[in-house]
Amino acid sequence: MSKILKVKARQVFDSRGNPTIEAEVFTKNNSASAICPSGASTGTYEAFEKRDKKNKRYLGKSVLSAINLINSIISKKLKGNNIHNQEKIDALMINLDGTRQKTRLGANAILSVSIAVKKLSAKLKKKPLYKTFLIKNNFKLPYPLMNIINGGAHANNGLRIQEFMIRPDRAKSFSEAMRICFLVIKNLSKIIKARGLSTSVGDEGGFAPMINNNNKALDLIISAIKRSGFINGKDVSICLDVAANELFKKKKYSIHSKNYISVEKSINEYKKMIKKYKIKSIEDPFAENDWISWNKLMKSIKKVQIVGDDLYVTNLERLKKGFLNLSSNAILIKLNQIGTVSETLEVIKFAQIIGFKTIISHRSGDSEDTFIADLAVGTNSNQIKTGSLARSERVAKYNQLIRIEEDLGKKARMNKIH
Ligand code: 2PG
Ligand code: MG
Repeated sequence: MSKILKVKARQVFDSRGNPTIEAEVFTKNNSASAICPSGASTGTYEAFEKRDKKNKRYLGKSVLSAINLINSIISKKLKGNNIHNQEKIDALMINLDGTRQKTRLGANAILSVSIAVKKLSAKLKKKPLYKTFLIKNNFKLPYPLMNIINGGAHANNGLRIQEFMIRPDRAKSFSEAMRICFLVIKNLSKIIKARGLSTSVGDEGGFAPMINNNNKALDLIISAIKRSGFINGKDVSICLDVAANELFKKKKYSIHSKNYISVEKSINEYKKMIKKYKIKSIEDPFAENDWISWNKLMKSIKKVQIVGDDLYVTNLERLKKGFLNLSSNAILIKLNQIGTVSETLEVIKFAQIIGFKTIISHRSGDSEDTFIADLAVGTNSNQIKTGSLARSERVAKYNQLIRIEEDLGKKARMNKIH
């Protein structure tokens, strides 16, 4: 009953309208499917995303060759395996690929199958997905990190910083966290409109007004928090994803304005910003190979969550290096940066052992697949970053967390931020 019969993949589309893979895994009477997400501001060390670069029918973006590999060699390899043996199945695909960054089969091919296997296993066990990861009881809901103003590679407004997020730190329940974010977003919308700016949204559902100054974006958010009756830095905290890979040239950074300045000066600017706006979390403050600057920042600020995304790319070796180097105190987790569910869980386990906060994340190109919501609860991850309260591919994850909270009933608890 729990033996894999076959795997079948098809080309579907992601939230940016680009082709992506949906894989469906079959046992005798059942099946489950998963859709692979795709990033825009990707790290160099991420696992490889296979696309048909030479096929101009989809402008080089189709994923048909990866799909063929799933339907032929991956399906053949997995046939007959027990669906509940996730680690073995992932290892079979990793070995079949045989490369460091999964360049032969493509991490998008491997991951979509890996997630579909995990979903089908939970389905056959008749358990909610979130109950099938690392945590067995005392489940906790993550705090949402809602990206309410989009810049960088996710919008075309010229804002240097990629993501301006809010986190409702004092919310006692997930539904309450949602209500707080809802109020701030609605007030932000009114404020943006009143200033004669556009309320159209970027790739992750946050507003993308034509302002090109970080402080102006932060001022808008502060006004929205106030107008909603909350205290910035207490009820609601501002968190950033700088995505500094995109703002790095010749050992200098253009994070705070168009001008490239030294690391020391950039750290000073960060300090001013943290103080003025009570920033509680900064993701990718420096570039992916600039380990020394990460460490300098960690040593010069206190009580701020420093998150490695492109720095770690959900890779255990890089996380270990970051731990030894004192580079950060939190890690962003993206399944498609590494390419299997098993490897992702290994990274989460290690991060939690060394005392790092784990933040489960969407990609800027995402879909209706809500797997990461269950993953966040099932791994006791403190936070989830999955866009704003706009665009169904973002909202779908939050809605799934509302369902999980309901399923837990009286036992539902929020995670710890501090
Ligand atoms: C990030 C992500 C998600 P992308 O940088 O953290 O917000 O963006 O998927 O484009 O890498
Ligand atoms: Mg990031």
